[in-house]
Amino acid sequence: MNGIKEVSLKIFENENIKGNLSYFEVDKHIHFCIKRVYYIYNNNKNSTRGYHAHKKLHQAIWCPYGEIEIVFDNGYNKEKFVLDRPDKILIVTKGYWREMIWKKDNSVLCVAASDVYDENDYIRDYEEFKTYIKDGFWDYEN
Ligand code: T46
Repeated sequence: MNGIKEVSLKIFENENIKGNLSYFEVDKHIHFCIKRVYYIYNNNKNSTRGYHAHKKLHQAIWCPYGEIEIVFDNGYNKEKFVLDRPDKILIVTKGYWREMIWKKDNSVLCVAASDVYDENDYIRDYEEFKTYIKDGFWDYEN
């Protein structure tokens, strides 16, 4: 899908200081400024969330712990992504319906978003989503 990019971040390993470090940066990895960060936690395996699309919001989505599957839908096709490494991020533009499925207990889903929270930016009805697509609301190129 044109508007969804999976990026493997660089991993900085250090034998003296235990553990790894990864980062992503505006302009280098993502094309929008971050105005909000949120995260979803305390989920059991097989729990699901989402079922909406965003009219304008752009997001970077990653899972620092555990495993979460995200199915994106552009109204014609669906594509599944698995977030199972802290160094993997998805960069997602506006206009994709999504379902998130927790594959392991207590997996954490983090989102860095291009704007503050606005319920008017959500399309939470699938038929309405299809109408937006039919009316050419998104070109899926931007
Ligand atoms: C998304 C996926 C990946 C706020 O008040 N402020 C916020 O910044 C957010 C994100 C949510 N909320 C409220 C709105 C709802 O009453 O928190 C409640 C749960 O939100 P929602 O049902 O939209 O949660 P998810 O997990 O279905 O979706 C969330 C994000 O809302 C959405 O932007 O792309 O995570």
